[in-house]
Amino acid sequence: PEKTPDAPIQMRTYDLALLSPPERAALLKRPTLKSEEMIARVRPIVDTVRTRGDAGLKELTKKFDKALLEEVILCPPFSPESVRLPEEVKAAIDQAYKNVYAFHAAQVDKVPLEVETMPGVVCSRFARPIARVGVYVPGGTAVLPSTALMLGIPAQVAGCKEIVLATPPRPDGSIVPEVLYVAQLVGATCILKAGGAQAVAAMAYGTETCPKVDKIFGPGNQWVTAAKMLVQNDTEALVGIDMPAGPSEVLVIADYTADPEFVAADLLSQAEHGVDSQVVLVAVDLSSEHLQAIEVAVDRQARALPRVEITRVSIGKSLIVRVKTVREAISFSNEYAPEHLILHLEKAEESVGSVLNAGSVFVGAYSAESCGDYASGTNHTLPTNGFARQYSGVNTQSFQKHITSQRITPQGLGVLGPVVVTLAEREGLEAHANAVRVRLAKLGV
Ligand code: HSO
Ligand code: ZN
Repeated sequence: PEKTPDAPIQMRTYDLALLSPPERAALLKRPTLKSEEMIARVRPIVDTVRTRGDAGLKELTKKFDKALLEEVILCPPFSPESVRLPEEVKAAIDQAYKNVYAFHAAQVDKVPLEVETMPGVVCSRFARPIARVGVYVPGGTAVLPSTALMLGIPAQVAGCKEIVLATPPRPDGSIVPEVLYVAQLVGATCILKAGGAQAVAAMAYGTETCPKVDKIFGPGNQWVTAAKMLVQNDTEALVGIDMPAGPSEVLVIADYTADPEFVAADLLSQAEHGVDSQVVLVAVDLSSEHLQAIEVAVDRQARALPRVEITRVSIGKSLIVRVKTVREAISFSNEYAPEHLILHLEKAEESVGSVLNAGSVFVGAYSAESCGDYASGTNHTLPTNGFARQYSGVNTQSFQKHITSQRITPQGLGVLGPVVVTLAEREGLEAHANAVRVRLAKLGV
């Protein structure tokens, strides 16, 4: 279709029952991430920072962000004018902070897990914070203080000692006040004024002024993602990452009760993120009139958006999939494994039980995804690209690791020891067997 401004802003429609298995499989596919290629492209950038530290970082920031920096690190306390914001913006950030904090604080293990597997054999597990973490807050086409909240709060709740918040500076070298305000709330140790692969490299290896971290979190463009993948595989960097991120996604399931304006608004709220946003509507036995009302609403609402040109592209690549039943819809969604799943269904709550793969679920007409994106309490850093099959979204545990321990009494060794000796002998590992035998001998067993 021609890309004139007057062309309808329209999704492509498929009837699931009429598709062959390969056609169905094609609908489930995301644009391929050319990870090998991207990793090769970010390697020189990462190497520049790894070998030349701050000087390399400053050069790259001048090149990519057009900012001439004296210092790449900014430490609190920040000057009052650098965090100056309208009162209502501060109040909104404060409320979001409170809600997200409450939900993430509730995720902390209250007591260590403890199980007595045999009499006198006590196994336990307890959490400890990851000491130094780096959180990446993208710049680019939108400023995202909400991402600073979503990554900073679980780090704070988990008790991470050092929180480095990386974000690209503006050309004048400053950081937007919204992000600085959030950095203050979450207790960030310092701000790294850098973006892209260079920011990831600085946090992975450390520079003269940027602390090295143990794990890097946060969404970002292909460069950021490729750099995270690269440093994760470098045993010298010894750094973890949250998850491989891809373009943002939503899958909306709508039945006859769905309000066309709500559905259209939800689709567009995701579509405006970027030209590569993935937007899917699964229509459950909708009449042609109902579906058309949704399409008309998408077109009309999109035209009124400041980011209409972005949505024109992303909506143009988006799908409507027609199915007969809620069951088929959920099963398609489970296969797609969307980052966000919105249920515009008469019995939305009943369907949640059948959801197997999704980053976060929005249940019923009034649960807009935007609420989860900003302020309800759940995290918005979620698995994309079908990774909801095996990854959870960022949560408090993402900033911790668990240590296990055991306490075995002489009586416990009496019952467990012979089991261990038998297994060690079976593996031909006599020293292992002996470590138990010497003790059993002392006990006279
Ligand atoms: N929907 C995005 C998060 C976000 N939305 C930030 C607005 N700001 C995550 O997929
Ligand atoms: Zn969003």
